[in-house]
Amino acid sequence: MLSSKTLLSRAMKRKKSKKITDRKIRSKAVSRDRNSVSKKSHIRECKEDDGEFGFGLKSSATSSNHGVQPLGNLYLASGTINTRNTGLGNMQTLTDELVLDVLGFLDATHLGVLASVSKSFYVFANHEPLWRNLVLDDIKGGFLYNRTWKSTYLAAFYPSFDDSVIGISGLRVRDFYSDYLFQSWLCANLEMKPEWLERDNIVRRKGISVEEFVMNFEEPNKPVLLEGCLDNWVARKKWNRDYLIQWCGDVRFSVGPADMKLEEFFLYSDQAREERPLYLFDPKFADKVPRLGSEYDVPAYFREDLFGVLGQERPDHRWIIIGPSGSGSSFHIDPNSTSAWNAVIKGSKKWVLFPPDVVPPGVHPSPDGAEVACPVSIIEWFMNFYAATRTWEKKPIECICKAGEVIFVPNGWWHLVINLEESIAITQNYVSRRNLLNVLDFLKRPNASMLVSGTKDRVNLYDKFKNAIDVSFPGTIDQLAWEAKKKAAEQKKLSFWDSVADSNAGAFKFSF
Ligand SMILES: O=C(O)CCC(=O)C(=O)O
Repeated sequence: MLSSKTLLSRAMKRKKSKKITDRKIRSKAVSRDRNSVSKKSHIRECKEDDGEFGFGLKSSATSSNHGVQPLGNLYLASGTINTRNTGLGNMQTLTDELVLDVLGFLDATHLGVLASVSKSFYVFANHEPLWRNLVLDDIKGGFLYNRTWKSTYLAAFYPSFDDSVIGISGLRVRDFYSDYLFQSWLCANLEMKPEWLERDNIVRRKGISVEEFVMNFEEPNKPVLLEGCLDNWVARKKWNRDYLIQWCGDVRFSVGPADMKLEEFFLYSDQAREERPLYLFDPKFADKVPRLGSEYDVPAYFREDLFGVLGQERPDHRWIIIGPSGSGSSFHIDPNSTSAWNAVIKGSKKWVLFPPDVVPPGVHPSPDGAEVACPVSIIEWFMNFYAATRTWEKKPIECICKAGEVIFVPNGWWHLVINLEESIAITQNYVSRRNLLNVLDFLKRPNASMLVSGTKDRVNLYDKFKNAIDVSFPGTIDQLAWEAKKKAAEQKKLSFWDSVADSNAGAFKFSF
């Protein structure tokens, strides 16, 4: 039995702190083991038990994570033993998360030894994220993913060790109950529910002029999905796995903490069934492979990019993004108060966006905005928080952005993105006259050293940027400030007018 309470508990406990402004930098993530032997029976268990939730598992659903069951099942089980506790000794009082944190200090040898101490330690010490961290820490780039993180580690350091005797599944432990471990597995294997993908309320436009874009979307700071503006991109016609591998060869791209060749990354993508799959997110791709930079053009709507005045000193502003189905970006606001565009070249992405004045459910930014706590994974957010938005007055803007489409992400908007299939995209962050003042305000904040990102010289970026704008576009800042003041005054006047006039009937209310 799964209770919504037990599912919720992990999300509430496992709030992760991340720098909002460092979103472009992917952090280490977690994964799950698989157990093909027990796969069928466990899926059946879940399907029967989860009817009320309607969760569907991926057809490629993998392990039962050594037989781990949600804690709720313990209360229906005939016996009362939880193998999790009996095998942990004095450590049983620790939460699962803490046990894993402690085990995270061990090296591979000690983790292997600990796995033989008891069934409980066997389950914990085989927790895939521990092995993933060992691989990423010890091997960095250059690993060849091999079915699981543990076997990847073993293959790299003990090539003569044949772990196929153990099998990919490992042992199945009876009577082991843990919400934390179970939900990790569930999130790695869960199919996106159709109702998570249904809402499509973004404004779509095709062939609008730059003036229309500025007036209707950039100026009012509203998202829009633009169709047909990648039609001439070479990237749209040519980019696929083979083409990229051919031209990128041995070049290594940033994949979280690792640097990987595309071939290695795709080898991983094909096998990975993780709650937070690795995501290739590289800001230097065009320096590394100039051909990639030359095979797309900035759409006309986004060509004014005032950070350009900083030349080489501008913060990171463009990324190639490649990830398997289920990879993506959890809720964040884009760095330095910039706006962005994101063009899907292959695949498709589900977007959920909240305006700057609405903090998404389950997301808890720190008062200074430097940190944000949110659920462990994107899928966990959908499981535990998405439904809440149905009854919200200010519903999020949502869409699926398909290959050939571009989304405009206005500055300050919270957004979450999940790839619905393997996707290749280009994104750029930019500053136009519409958000120049916002960006300057942001760079000038007292905690700029914590907030500013994408550059080494966080503290001086404000002075450098302002001075460079003054030189290249003299008078622009004053002009924009004057216009903003005038607009604010007009809006104030407007609201006074609204307060005295009945706008529906077009008549005075005589309330003054
Ligand atoms: O994963 C994605 O494609 C979205 C990236 C994103 O949100 C960003 O670059 O700010």
